[in-house]
Amino acid sequence: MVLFRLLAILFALFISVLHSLPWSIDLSESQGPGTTLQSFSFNCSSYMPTLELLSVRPPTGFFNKPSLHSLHGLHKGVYVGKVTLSSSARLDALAVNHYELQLQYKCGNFVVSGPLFVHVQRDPGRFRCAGPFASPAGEFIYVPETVTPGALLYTLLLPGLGVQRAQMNITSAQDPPLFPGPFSIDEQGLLRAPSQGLSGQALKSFQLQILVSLGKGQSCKGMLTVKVLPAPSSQVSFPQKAQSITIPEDLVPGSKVIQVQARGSNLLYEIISPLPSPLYSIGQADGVVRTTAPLDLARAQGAAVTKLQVRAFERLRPWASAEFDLTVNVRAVNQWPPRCHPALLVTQVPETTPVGTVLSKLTCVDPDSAGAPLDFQLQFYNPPDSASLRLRDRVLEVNTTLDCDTPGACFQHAASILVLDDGQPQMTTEVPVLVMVTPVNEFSPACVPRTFRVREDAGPHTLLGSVVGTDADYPHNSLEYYISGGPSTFAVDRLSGEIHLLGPLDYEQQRWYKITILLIDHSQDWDLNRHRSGSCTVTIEVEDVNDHAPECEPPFQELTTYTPLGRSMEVTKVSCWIPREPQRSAFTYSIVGGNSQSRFRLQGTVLMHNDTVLGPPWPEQPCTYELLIHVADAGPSIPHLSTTTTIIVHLVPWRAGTVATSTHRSTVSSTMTPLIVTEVEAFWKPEPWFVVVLTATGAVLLLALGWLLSRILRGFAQLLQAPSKPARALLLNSVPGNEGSVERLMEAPRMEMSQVPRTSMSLQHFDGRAHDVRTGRDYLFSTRTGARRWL
Ligand SMILES: *[C@@H]1O[C@H](CO)[C@@H](O)[C@H](O)[C@H]1NC(C)=O
Ligand SMILES: *[C@@H]1O[C@H](CO)[C@@H](O)[C@H](O)[C@H]1NC(C)=O
Ligand SMILES: *[C@@H]1O[C@H](CO)[C@@H](O)[C@H](O)[C@H]1NC(C)=O
Ligand SMILES: CC(=O)N[C@H]1CO[C@H](CO)[C@@H](O)[C@@H]1O
Repeated sequence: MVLFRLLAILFALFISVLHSLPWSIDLSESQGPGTTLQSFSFNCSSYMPTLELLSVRPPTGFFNKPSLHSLHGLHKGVYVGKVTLSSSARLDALAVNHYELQLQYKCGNFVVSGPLFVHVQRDPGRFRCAGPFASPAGEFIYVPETVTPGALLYTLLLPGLGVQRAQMNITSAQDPPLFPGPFSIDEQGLLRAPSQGLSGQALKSFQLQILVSLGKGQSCKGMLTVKVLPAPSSQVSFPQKAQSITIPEDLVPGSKVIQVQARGSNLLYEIISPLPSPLYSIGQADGVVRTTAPLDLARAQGAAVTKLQVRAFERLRPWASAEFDLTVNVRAVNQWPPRCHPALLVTQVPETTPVGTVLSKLTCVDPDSAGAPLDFQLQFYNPPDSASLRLRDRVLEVNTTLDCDTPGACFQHAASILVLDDGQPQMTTEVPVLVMVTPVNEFSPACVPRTFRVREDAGPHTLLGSVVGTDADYPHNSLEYYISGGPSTFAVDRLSGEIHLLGPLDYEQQRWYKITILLIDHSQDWDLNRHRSGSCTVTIEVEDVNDHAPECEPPFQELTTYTPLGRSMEVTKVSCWIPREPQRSAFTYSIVGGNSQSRFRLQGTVLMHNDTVLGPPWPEQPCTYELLIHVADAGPSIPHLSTTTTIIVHLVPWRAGTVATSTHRSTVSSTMTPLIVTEVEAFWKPEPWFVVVLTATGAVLLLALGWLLSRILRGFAQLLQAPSKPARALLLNSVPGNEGSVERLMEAPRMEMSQVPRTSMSLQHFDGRAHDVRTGRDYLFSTRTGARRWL
């Protein structure tokens, strides 16, 4: 009964509900399949009523068709309808939390329709696998094969899990070779690709069974299927997004910088920033980036860093493109050697230039960087290792004396200044330096006084000696010699300084000369007209030479001497002198002929008879010796004039018992001039027959001469009526010979020369014949007047 009443109350409620359409109900998402959403009761007595679900929005199969059944008994004609959740119902407030169900009730002609709003309420304490993951087919994930290894592929979110952590495990097998490596999922539901990556796995599917378990025994399962997609071939991409490159600044325009290459087919390239691009261009087809202008950093400061944006796109589908950032850094390059002014240093300075004189100043700049420091080095080529020049702060100076008075070609200093910059690579400039040093005639020549001796009989061109001049200027022997003053007996060789004799000398007139030698230098100065001179005195001493042959007094001696056996005794004395030079007394005497068996010897001027010699027995009869005494002057040097005097000795042996020896001297009286035969020192030795013939011819000639003279004199006498004594012919004879040879002496008849007129220059004035070794000529001379007549 109670139940029945309760139902009646419900019916009344239901009917009222039915009439107050639309209906709205709240439903927890945790309600499972079969849950009744709503019940309806209807009165329909005479018809079979229907209840239909016309539509569900959003469409879903979560709701069953409404059911309708009649109550029996007391309440005939009363029907109850129900709306329940279907077996597939998985309510999820996060997915759909509101459904609108359109219901229609029919009872005969009576039709009622209206919506039923279902509000799904969240259930915070509920956890379950939901969505496609939990569906039998599972969730599908599409991944390109180019995905980076270990990349996050998918996040598994489960409703109701909230902040709680669940254990998520992949329970299906992931062993190779089917899998490249295991996928992984963590407790936050993050599914990651295998660490080996997925390249090469295109078009493969990997099924992953995933078990989600929470404490309190709650767990659910689902499936994820990873499908690997091939890399899209038509897609344009660069292997890297950006690149930086450094190039040297000395690239000529048009040089290749880099080649960019994008992935894709049938691609073109362009620079999209900066636009326009002043320094770089890109090959449209090949992607080669080239320079279009000089990258001179010194002039174009902005060229140091350039950010280029390069785009690659498909020729036929320009919208398929990729971009690439290229940063080009330009590195400064040392391109230019320093530039110097002047580029060549050539100068000429005199050798007397003082130390410290500035020769030149060098100005150099580095075109690569104007203010960069430069290094300067001085190098010598000729002479090497010279210290004569120095470089101080770009200034070339004289360092040591440039003196050129020592031998050696120091008139040119060849060097170079090396200018180095500090760039990389280091560039250098060589500035040639040529310093020509001109000679200066600084010093006067000089010579030392000298004294030369010369024989007074020296001939012309005799060399007396040399004057040697010296000059401190180089070349040291560049001198000329002159004799100062007017014409002189002497001459000096202009070049050699040799002094020669020009004229005759006479000791008796001038015993010495003083001449001044003048020295003039030349070729020692840049200015050839600049000379210096010096002088010195040369003394020439004339040596006395005997000019006359000695004469002996008496010139001829004949004497008879009695000599005891075995004793030496003085026979006579020879006394000779030179009448013009009586002071000259040194003579040499020697017996040169007639001394057979060496019976005589000379003790100075004394002729001794030598009887002590062991020789052939002493002759019983008196015998006569004709001794030839050679007398030569002993001049200051060699004897050169001589004479020969004759002494005839009649030797009468004196028997033992004779008390005294006596000598009967028969000398030629001074009033009577004897014939003097002077020996001539010549080396002519004629044959004996020639002598005989010559003698005979001479005699015949003399006779003829005598006859002729007598005829002439007689003619004169007859003419003048004054007869005079006939003159005797003078017999001259020359007996040449050498030491040891037997000389023939011809005794001339004595004559009275006083009778001969002195004015006449006839032959009888000359009473001797001599030979002058200086001239090589023979001459006749007169012992009384000293006159000579050359033959
Ligand atoms: C699931 O993985 C966790 C580690 O994440 C592990 O400790 C646990 O034992 C695993 N459970 C099963 C059932 O494999
Ligand atoms: C300059 O001369 C001095 C000697 O006088 C020498 O020691 C020095 O090295 C020279 N300098 C140069 C740069 O040659
Ligand atoms: C003369 O005699 C001396 C000895 O009294 C002897 O020495 C000398 O040689 C002799 N002279 C000559 C020329 O023979
Ligand atoms: C709701 C409804 O109309 N109820 C009616 C059903 O029919 C009986 C009698 O036949 C009425 O008494 C109810 O009021």
